[in-house]
Amino acid sequence: MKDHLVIFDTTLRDGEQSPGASMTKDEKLRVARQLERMQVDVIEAGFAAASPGDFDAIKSIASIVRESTVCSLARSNENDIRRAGEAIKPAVSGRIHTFIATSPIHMEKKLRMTPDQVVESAIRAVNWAREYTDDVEFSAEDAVRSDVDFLCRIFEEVIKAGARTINVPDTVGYSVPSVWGDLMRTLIERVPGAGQVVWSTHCHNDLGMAVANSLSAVLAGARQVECTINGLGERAGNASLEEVVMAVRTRADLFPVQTRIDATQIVPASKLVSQITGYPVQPNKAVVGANAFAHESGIHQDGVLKHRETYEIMRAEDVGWAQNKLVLGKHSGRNAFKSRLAALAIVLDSEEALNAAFARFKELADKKHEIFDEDLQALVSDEDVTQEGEYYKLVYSRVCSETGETPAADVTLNVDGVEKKAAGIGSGPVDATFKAIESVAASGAQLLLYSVNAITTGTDAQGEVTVRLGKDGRIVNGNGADTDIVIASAKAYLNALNKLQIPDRVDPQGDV
Ligand SMILES: [Mn+2]
Repeated sequence: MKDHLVIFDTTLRDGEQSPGASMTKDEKLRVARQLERMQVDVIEAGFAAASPGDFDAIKSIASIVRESTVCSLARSNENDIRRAGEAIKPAVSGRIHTFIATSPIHMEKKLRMTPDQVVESAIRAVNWAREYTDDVEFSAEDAVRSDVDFLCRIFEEVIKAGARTINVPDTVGYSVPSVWGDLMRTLIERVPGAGQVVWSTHCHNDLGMAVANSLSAVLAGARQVECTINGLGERAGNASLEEVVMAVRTRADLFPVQTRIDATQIVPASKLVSQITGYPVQPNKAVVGANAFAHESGIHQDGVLKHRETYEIMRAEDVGWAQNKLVLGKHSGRNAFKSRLAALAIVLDSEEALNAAFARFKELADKKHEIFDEDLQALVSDEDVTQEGEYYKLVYSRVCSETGETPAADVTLNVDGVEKKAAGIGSGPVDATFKAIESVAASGAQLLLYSVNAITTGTDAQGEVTVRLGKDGRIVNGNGADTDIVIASAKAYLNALNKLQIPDRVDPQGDV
């Protein structure tokens, strides 16, 4: 009998800390439902003390998720822990994840505390957390650059105080697999009470070794891996959930553990997170990239046709590929539409929302005959956006694109209830449209990223556009989808401008 490997997903917390990846409450709920459906063990839903919005999102997730533990991050101060405790209260199974930095550089320069004070603070934090739940996780931030003797000391104390999971993070992505495995083995051997807790690891990908380091820790005895969908996260990101899960499963001959993940939900989860955050997945990304199962060379193609396992170590359908099949068309009725949404774990909270989404579906089906799951996700994303009561709305847009002529655009915007017309010229139709919009909005924001991806195959596919804007040190991503990529671009630009209108959350100033 293999040990259970706990999959702790932090897409909604660490993943959300990627520039511009912040999600609305509704978006977080959609991701949380998908994570639950994929059967992740623990969903880290956010950082309750970071903002009232984070608190609300965690509380809502705790209220609807039944099959996964719902967790909030908290620094080791009393306010953070009480906020986390309140936020997870509705959960069937709730966890508080508290952390404090243990490396000399962090203790001296950031916390300005002595090692003794840090140990005291950690013990107090675990005690407060235990007032709310028995399921308390403790992380030693920047463990990778901490002294091993000090780690042993603080872990022994928090285990005595009642922490059940001990997380060893490589906060800065500095380790390599052999060293990281050795550290985990040493800690488990040396810390008194090590056998009573689950050992966990949380690795960043700054040197491209987050997954390798995590797996090395598993071989050394870790039984929880903290990871994110598509490896989203601070800087170069976290260990990818899909890679960790499939490595353990594909190399069952090497790993003495198994997860309870339903791998067929991996690709849908990847697409959902990519769509919501506006972070495209690179085509050659392991497991979830568009080319992950594509065989280009003739020899490979020939081999796979004769016997799949000549060049494939996993089956595409096992991770949820090959679901790109026709699901709905223009003659599909409201019930078919509704049941397909249910199959995708999309819950619309009112009849009006369902009616509005169905109306959009009919519009889309007129333009595009085959409607795929990805189209439905994009449609619901669009619907979420419009429900938020936008400051800027697109009323009308027209572009002229002609060889030998300067591209020109006319737009009509609804700006907080008032219609405004504008025109612009540019180096292409999208540039001209953005200039027309900017002539009304005058946001002064800097365009940091513009990308278009086809949601499905075929030239009638919807284009999914991400626009990243930066202003006064803030970064937001706007998304838009349409069969017309100029309109999709205008929607994405306006979505980003609308996000800039919403006051920013407080920087949580912490991470593990
Ligand atoms: Mn992290």
